[in-house]
Amino acid sequence: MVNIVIFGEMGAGKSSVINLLAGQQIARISPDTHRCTLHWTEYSITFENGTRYQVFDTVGLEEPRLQTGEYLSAISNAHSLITTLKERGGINLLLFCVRGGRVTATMQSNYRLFFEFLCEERVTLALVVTNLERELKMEDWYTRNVGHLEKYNIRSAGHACITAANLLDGRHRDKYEASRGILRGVIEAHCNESMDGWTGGQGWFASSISRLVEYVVGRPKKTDIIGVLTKRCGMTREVAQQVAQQIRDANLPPTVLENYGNMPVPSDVRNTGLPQGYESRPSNIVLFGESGVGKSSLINLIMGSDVAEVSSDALSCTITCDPYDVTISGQRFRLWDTAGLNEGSEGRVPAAAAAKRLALFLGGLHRGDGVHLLMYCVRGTRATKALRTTYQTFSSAIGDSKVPIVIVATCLEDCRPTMTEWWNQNKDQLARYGMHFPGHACVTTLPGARADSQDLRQRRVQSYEDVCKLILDHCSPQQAPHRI
Ligand SMILES: Nc1nc2c(ncn2[C@@H]2O[C@H](COP(=O)(O)OP(=O)(O)OP(=O)(O)O)[C@@H](O)[C@H]2O)c(=O)[nH]1
Ligand SMILES: [Mg+2]
Repeated sequence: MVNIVIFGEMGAGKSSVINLLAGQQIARISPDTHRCTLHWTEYSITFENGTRYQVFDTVGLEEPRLQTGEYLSAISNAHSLITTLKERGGINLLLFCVRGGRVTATMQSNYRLFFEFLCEERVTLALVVTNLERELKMEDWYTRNVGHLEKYNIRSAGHACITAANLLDGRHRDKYEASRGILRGVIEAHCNESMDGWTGGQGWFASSISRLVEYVVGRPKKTDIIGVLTKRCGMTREVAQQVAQQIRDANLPPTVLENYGNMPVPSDVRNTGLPQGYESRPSNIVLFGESGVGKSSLINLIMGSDVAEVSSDALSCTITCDPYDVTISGQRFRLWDTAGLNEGSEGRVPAAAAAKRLALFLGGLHRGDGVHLLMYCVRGTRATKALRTTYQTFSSAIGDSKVPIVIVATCLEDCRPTMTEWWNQNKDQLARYGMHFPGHACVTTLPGARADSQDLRQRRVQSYEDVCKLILDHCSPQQAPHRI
């Protein structure tokens, strides 16, 4: 029996990768009763060569740093996964699943937590890069980005560049079919039934959790930790006490900005404000969101041409706050494209720097014309806590000002039956996380080339109309700008 553990952040496509690997939508073996950090679901898949693989799908971290409660559940879940697998031969291969886009701070944390800390870098790891159907050759993404990944110290024994999106109208089906072979090839090359799996070895648990201390935000109560470690993880009281002491000694700042990462702010971004000499009176609309969610693509959709630079690579693309003037139904607006939040530490605008830069920029707008509307851009996947982190970073930057924040979900070209379904499915979850929006738009910004389907072209037109309506509904010319 070969055991494969798949990990990565939510939205990276882990479940789609499993279905692709199996060649069908496969049933879960253990029901996913409670969702928490590193909880897992088991699947059994047999390849043509007769080898049977047990695939364990884990739920990754949603935020770059763990809060106390999540930290404790990460420990107890990882402990039970690794001890469960110990009795069944150990872990043979790790598949680290990432979207072919920016390296985010969350992606970086998942890699460090699971591979470096929990598995002590002793298990073979293969990288699976998903969402590459729009590359001419899927492998090109890796060729362009391998240098960036190395800068992040993301090392892998092998990699598969694929698409796991089983697109409904048959676009890119050839790439989807090729992806199964690529993925199976990488798995076969790196593990087989005769190999011994990694079982953690002596002292693994105590040593790995002490290294995990780095991830805790704030200081949990000593009694909570000892209870969890002894009851749920089966540690002796003595070891649990030592670990609790280490956690208490760790001196970690809990502020929201630092919650974004500990990266120093590069000197060149400290003084970013409004561009000099920029005077006018259109209503200011600021787009913000994680790096790579499609803010610049949305600007291009609204402007009707490719004025803002976009990219699918690992490094963030927009690094300054750039204005784009547009007239919609006779009203003038100035759209501000901003650097994405939550980029990893080795990126162009690491998370903490981006958050600071945004706060400075908003301060500049406040002294200038004021802000009329904020547009939170998110990728249209399931609403997660990661959305809340970005939202909170931003809310804390605008303080208690009354600027309306509307939400725009992108990448919904395959959302069925209509793009608005994303809002229907996610609005309750967003509200539970404390995010309330007076307006929303569900869009795709894909260019809709001639070869694309009629449906995609219609969706693009719909997207343009919906986002313009959102702007007009929430940004009237009579309304005075808000002060931050
Ligand atoms: N499939 C799909 N891809 C999209 C969509 N919107 C953007 N993309 C792709 O996502 C990638 C990132 O888009 P950008 O517009 O550069 O993202 P950004 O938010 O401006 O990124 P930063 O400038 O780094 O903060 C590009 O490859 C886009 O083509 C969409 O609606 N659907
Ligand atoms: Mg951009």
